[in-house]
Amino acid sequence: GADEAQRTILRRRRLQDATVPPPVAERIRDTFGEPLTPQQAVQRILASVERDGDAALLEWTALLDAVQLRSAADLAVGAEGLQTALQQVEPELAEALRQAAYRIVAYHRAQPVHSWLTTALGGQLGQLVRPMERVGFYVPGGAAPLPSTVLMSVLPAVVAGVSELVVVSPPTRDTGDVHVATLAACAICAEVLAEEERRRRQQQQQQPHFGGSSTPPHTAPPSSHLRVFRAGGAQAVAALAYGTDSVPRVDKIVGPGNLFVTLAKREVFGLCGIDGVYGPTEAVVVADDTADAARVAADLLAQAEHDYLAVPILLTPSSALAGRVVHELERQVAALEASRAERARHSLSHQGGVVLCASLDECLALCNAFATEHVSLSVSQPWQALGGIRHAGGVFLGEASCEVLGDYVAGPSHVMPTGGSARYSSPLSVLDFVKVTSVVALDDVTVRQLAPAAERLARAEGLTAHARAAALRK
Ligand code: HSO
Ligand code: ZN
Repeated sequence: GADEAQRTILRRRRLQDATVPPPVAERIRDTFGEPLTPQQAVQRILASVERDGDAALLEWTALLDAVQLRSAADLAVGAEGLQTALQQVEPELAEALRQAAYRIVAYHRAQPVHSWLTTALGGQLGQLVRPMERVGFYVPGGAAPLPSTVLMSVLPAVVAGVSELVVVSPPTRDTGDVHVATLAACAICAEVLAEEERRRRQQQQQQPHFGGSSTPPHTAPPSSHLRVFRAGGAQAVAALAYGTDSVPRVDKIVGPGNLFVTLAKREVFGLCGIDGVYGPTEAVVVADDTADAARVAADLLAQAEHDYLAVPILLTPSSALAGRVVHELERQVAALEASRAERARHSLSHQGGVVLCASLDECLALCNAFATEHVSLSVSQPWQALGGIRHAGGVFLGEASCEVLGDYVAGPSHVMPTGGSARYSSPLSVLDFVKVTSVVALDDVTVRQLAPAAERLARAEGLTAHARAAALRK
């Protein structure tokens, strides 16, 4: 019922309170010889990489990923490695990645992000928007490789004008290398990066003032490049944050990861930026009795198969639909590949499920209280329902525009706020890869008008040198 759903929402734990699954606790004890919390384990890994650089990175990779890289020279995947991967994957996969890349780039280019100046306050005041220079991207490896996450994290940064992109992803035990599809996606990002750079240089020659404003253009941007490293887990986050001989230190680390990666990002925040602290993925489907139960169930299962901790929830005011969906879930989960079915069953019965609400309004109210990552509106009037959504990472309107299309090809990044953080944060976008510099260029009349107030405020703060500097402008 809706009450129970409300309680689930309140139960949602903060990361540091998360109960550690027994196998993880055991693994930590084996690795460190004592029962540390995940946070303590992460702190040890970070400290060792800060101290010993590449050597520590190689050691942790051997210990935690069970991959023995021969030397620090093996940490980097060369440009040829990326090209080879692109040739190795099925042509249809390469084509699908290209199609996705094209749409992700086009979508992010449509976002207006520009510097501005106003003359309304005397002289010129404004904001200079500049891309970050060097950004690190964490791409999960593990059981399921996520080439789509490469595109969804890297391409918004490429569009923003980031010139140095550093991708890290754990090598897998079977090949000793980063998953080939992940590398192929990196190869495509490198192509897009080269293309963007060409475009930008061309534009600069044509129009010295970008954005149609009088803001100065970028001074010649450094030539851009994308590098990939065979490293994962907290150790890879450490390498990006502190820098090692092989891995360059970055300005910001973005991308989703497991508990250890997430804790590591949180630890290094401040030293560098991070995009967010992501927890398990979540999807709420709001459906009325016009919805197709088979599709609703399919969408819930697509969410549920991600993770034992994934959150797939149906909110509906229709008991008839609820019944049909429960039936469909049972039928469809049986058809899934075994390991996927196991995760799906677990997440549906522990974090997710079907919730019968009194009305569509109650569905939307619960949805807002949850501030969920994905919201699907499988209702007869989705645009009207959209008006009731106040917090969500992404909203998918109508039964056809399902989340899975958003996961791969629609255009917006699938890296979205989880754990209720949609109340204050947004999906990964161009805005995550730029920063603002305030510009102050007052004219003489305004300066003389303002100096006395500045002087007065300085005296009130007891800052006499400030007061003198202001008085000299009177
Ligand atoms: N639904 C995931 C993204 C994803 N799905 C990647 C498939 N691959 C979190 O938004
Ligand atoms: Zn997904």
